[in-house]
Amino acid sequence: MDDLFLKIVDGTIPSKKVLETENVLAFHDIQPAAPVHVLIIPKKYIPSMNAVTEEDLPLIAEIHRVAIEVAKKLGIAESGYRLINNCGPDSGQAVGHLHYHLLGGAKLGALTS
Ligand code: DGP
Repeated sequence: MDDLFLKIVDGTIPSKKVLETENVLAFHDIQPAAPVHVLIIPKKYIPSMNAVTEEDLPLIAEIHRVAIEVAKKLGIAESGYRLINNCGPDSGQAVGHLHYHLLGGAKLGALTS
């Protein structure tokens, strides 16, 4: 399986890590769309949100906990931020490993498209 983000998890591809837990990794996006743009991923392979099962729900909760910690660590918890998941072709999902974009550090535009 050629999973880009598993290579980031195992260190084959370097990344700028922000936070790591047993099951979750947060690192800076290589193509930032905002002053703060962090990707939060499960360390295990899940291809997209469509593949999330009941069993994964504690992991999804952990991802949200990490998002809060990342926002605090990078100083945007109070100013505000956005957590986005792209799922499937119409959303623009380019990497086939579940991930959430945490965006902030500036006034973000409306979600119009
Ligand atoms: P999406 O379109 O939701 O699949 O977003 C994938 C994101 O992954 C995109 O914002 C760019 C980012 N990305 C792609 N390759 C790499 C990489 O090698 N390193 C890092 N840090 N980010 C990457």
